[in-house]
Amino acid sequence: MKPHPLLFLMLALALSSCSPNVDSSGAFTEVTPVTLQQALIPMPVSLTPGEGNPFVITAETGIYVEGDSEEVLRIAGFLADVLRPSTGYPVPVERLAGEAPAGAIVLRTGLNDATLGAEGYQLTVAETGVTLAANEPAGLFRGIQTIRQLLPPAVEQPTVQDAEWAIAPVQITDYPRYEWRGAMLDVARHFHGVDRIKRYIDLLAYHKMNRLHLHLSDDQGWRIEIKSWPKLTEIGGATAVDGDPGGFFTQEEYADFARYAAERYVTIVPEIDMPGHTNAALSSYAELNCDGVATEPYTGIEVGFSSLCVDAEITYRFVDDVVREIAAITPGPYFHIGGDEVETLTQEQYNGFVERVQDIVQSHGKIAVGWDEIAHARLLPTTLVQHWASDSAAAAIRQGARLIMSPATHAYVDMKYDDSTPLGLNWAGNTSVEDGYSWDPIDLLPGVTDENVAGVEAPLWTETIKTMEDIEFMAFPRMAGNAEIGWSPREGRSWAEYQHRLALHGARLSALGVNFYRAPEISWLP
Ligand code: TNX
Repeated sequence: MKPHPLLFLMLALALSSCSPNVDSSGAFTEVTPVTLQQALIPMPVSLTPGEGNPFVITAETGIYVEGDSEEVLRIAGFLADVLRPSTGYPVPVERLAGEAPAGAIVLRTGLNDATLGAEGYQLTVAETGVTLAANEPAGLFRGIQTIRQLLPPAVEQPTVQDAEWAIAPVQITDYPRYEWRGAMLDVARHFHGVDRIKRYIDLLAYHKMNRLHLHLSDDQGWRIEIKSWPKLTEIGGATAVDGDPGGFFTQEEYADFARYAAERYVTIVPEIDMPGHTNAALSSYAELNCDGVATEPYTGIEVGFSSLCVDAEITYRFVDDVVREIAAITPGPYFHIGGDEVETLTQEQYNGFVERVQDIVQSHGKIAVGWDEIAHARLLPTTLVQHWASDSAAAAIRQGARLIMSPATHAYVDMKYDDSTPLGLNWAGNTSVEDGYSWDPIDLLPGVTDENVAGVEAPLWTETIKTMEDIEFMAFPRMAGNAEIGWSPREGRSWAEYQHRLALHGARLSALGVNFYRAPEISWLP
């Protein structure tokens, strides 16, 4: 019998790189030659190669859904939509009546396995078929990303490819380490519209990430329509850094991409940064200023100079209107109140503002999130604190608040990779792909354990970022590292091993058309 072509691919990869084995406890410690399967990002909790011939997608392959859930049918359709363009096969999606035919891909929910949680899944690949099972639909959606990565990278191409669509036999059990695996996009410094938001959501979902935090307002721009305060977008929405064009989302556009995100099990987290970073609002409405005079629009990149008038009652009517309107179009449970870098208020004024705004957020049914600095105020037990640079994490933990870890020195994808990077800033230092991967949420701050950590988030501030190509260049490949830190077990993660998986992952990013940074220290595979 002729050796299967997949063997050649596996051999080629074995010669080019190394990766660890996964032992029964799920730890991947022992270094052996990499296979295509072990190049998954994020690395699954446990992966056991099976025996026998691979499963091959052919013109006959269909996706079958057990049970009568519309949601699972839609998820099956998502997989079919990935497979059809590149394979050129019809890939029908059907409800399963009786036994699955040989060579089928079967999706099933209702596993009832507590370790898997809402997002975990079990995947079994054999020559005779593929079974993906989960407790919840969200787990199936995460598992589908694994199926995509088990196939040749060309599966992501938008046109028909000449490839053998084979997956070697394998058994995977997988679930996330943290519930919050996020990215933040600053649409205030430069505006990035609906198409870019959707593309970013697609790329996050591909890496099993589940939060997109949008920084919707700052000194240079206000980006979300507020019907009760229309000048916010009329005046505040017109500007951007460097005098570049402004822009804003209508509420209908926001609701549209929030729905798109939800279909991919990504939660939109809206941020209105306050009391500082508010010049766009202060220039739109004179009455938000303590002296009653509207400020000039601002297009520079300094921080810390602006603040809402925290001693004026109208400020709280304003905040209440803004939070109410945004909360009403936000399906997720969170509202981010910013709170960073205020240099013009006393601590007492700042704390009083944060405490009142936190209550307003709660009154509109949302959980408050804020940057580090809010930990100096009295926090509600549900409030989340996003760590970025200061040492207020201790104050947050003392109050029982959980942390979202976005250490600027590791997780900020707006930092330059090295001195030659044309885009980005470097106030937190250059952040190589290795720096972006080689950290762990519980190693950075004293006294922090997994109990204190909701998860990980990678912010992209856009002072220098103007296009989708720019976004992709700064976010990738570092975002893949953040995705793995948020999802994969801490045990056994190492740069020495990860860089080999990343080398292959580059071929997937290329097939997805991502303008990623080809870090010279990685031996990228074509
Ligand atoms: C600090 S991080 C900021 C942002 C800037 C960013 C640039 C944080 C909470 N505030 O206003 O855009 O640095 O890297």
